[in-house]
Amino acid sequence: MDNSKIKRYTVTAALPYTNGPVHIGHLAGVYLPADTYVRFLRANNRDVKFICGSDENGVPITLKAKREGVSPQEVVDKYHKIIGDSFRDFGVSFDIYHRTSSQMHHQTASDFFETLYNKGVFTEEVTEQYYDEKAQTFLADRYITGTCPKCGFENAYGDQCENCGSTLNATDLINPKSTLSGEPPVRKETKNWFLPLEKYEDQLRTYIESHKEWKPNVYGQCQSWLNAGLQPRAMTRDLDWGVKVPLKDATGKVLYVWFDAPIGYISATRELFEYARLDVWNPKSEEYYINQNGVQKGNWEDYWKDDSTKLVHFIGKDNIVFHCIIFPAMLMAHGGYTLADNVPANEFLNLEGQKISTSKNWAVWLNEYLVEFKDKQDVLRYVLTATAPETKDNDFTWKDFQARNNNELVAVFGNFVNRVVVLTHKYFGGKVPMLMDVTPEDQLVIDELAAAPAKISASIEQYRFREALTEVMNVARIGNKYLAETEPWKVIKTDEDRVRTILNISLQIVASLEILVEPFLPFTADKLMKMLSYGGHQWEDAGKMNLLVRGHQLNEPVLLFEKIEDSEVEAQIDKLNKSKDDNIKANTIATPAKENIDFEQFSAMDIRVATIIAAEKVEKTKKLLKLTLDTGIDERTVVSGIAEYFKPEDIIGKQVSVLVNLAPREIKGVVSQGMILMSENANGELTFVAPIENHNNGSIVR
Ligand code: B3M
Ligand code: ZN
Repeated sequence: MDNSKIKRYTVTAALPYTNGPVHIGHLAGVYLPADTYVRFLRANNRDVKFICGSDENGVPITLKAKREGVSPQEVVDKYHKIIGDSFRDFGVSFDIYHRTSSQMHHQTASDFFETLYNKGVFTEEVTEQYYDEKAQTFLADRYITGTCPKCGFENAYGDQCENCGSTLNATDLINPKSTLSGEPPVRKETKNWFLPLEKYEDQLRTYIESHKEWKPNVYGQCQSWLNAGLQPRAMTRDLDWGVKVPLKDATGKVLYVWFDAPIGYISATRELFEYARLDVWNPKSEEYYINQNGVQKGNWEDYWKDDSTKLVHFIGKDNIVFHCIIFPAMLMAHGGYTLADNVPANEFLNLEGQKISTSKNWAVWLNEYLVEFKDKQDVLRYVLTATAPETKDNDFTWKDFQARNNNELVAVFGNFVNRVVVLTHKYFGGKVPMLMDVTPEDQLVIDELAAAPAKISASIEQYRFREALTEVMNVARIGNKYLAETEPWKVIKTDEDRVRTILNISLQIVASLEILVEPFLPFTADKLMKMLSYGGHQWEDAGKMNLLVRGHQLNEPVLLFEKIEDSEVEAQIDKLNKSKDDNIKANTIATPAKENIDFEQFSAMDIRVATIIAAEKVEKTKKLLKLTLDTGIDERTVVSGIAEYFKPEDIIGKQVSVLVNLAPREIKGVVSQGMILMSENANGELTFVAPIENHNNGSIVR
């Protein structure tokens, strides 16, 4: 969008599901880039509203409630508070942090649906859905488990198999069971309202193709959806938690969570303005985390229905289709709304080389970080922006966290600021000295400083926050280099005036750094402001040489950053590994038992103790080992898929249990006579099942 046309900005950040706390992946992917962008706009005096809130509807919430044995409302109340607190504590400066269980949201979403209904937008379709007769309820896909038709995994969900990763339909599952009653579900007809996305295909294509500037990952995903052809999508569901469908013949139905959630941006904006108008708005409101100072001017519709408003959605890559196809189609169908100018979706952040997983507790939770690294919000903000998954998935490691803190924040940024402020106190009583004669070397530094803000602005405006942060750090590097070359601590002995100039220039760099770093590290900017005793900055001032006037009194220096010790990050790595172990225990217990068999069936299996006497890899395979066993009755060959867990040389001499009467079969050209018993945990890790004390080979296991 042409900058000169923009009167105001509406910036949204994806509404987090309130079924758990938020972790570093959320922060890196969505909330930090959004907050940085908004802080930058505010520093440039732009009119911006930063909108977010809790996504409190949908199956993820009801499932969590069921697991914890509490009501859905209790779940959302609990996590709304935890998540809202984390954002506030990390300085994510929403104008409003709303929630979709609020009255305002229910009303707004319901009205939106009604408008589409009255315009005849929806098609009605009767389909067969799974129904639990005992629990008397239709079952969302996540409430059904069964055997995966693709890989045979017995605990696949109705929408996805977590073993092989396939996307499934509940009706694909073999032997489906309701997780509510444990009974097989029946098929029952139900009516739902569908949004005919295919009718908006041309309009959507025109919209998307007018935004070739979008990030390639976003643009590409949109293109492939459009090219595949859009299908009608149900906008209502048979569920008892969410926004009720406002129609007579729709009892027991709620709006599809991806219908109501993006409307959550609109209802939050309305809430922000209505509160102001009613004059009951409270800046300390625990409930809504409104950060804005003063009563809102204007009206919510300016931020949603005016062509001079630039709308930007910050989201993760799994939400692209909802924000770039479905929500725009809803807005088109409704009419009167502006469409997003950009959707700078990020890829995913991994943790120590593995995918972050809430259910496996493989994550760094923000609320826990704040307890363990008190007052170090900016360290995490820095590291997560510096490693943000902007163009590809990226990895967070605790070692890198430590290295970036120690080598960049402490050694470059903190060190520069500290030296300048300390020397000013030492030589000039903390008063900004006068700029005397400027040498050509000084001028080079002054010019470099003057050029930095425009580069940083350009990167931020193109949503390249890593690049922008690197440029900010480069300003600190310029300062450090300048000090190292001019050596004021030596020059002071011979030429005090020269030192005045060096420190004046250095202090102007520090003052600019305060402005430039604020969108990224607001807590650090705050400390800097206090240290410089200098308030209220504008982006346009950055890079100038008159930010601190001669004679201005500075406050005492404080350390901006401190070193992080090995022991601190090692403790974090241990904690991760421990939670992984605990989780494996929990998951193993949770796997339900198979169907009963009788004793005959059990005793038909001949299981013996045996010793591995030789082992070698099966050629051209990754997983297979060829083992030679002494079974007490004979010496035989068994092929076993354990090569990823055991080296041949480590297992020779081990006792194992082996099913000796399994019909022989040929595997990769080797005839395998039997099967070794292994225990496999939830992470797929293997260990042998063997007698605790050595028994003679051939002993019977029963
Ligand atoms: N709650 C999904 C998520 O957290 C969803 C985003 C809604 S944005 C309107 O990934
Ligand atoms: Zn599978």
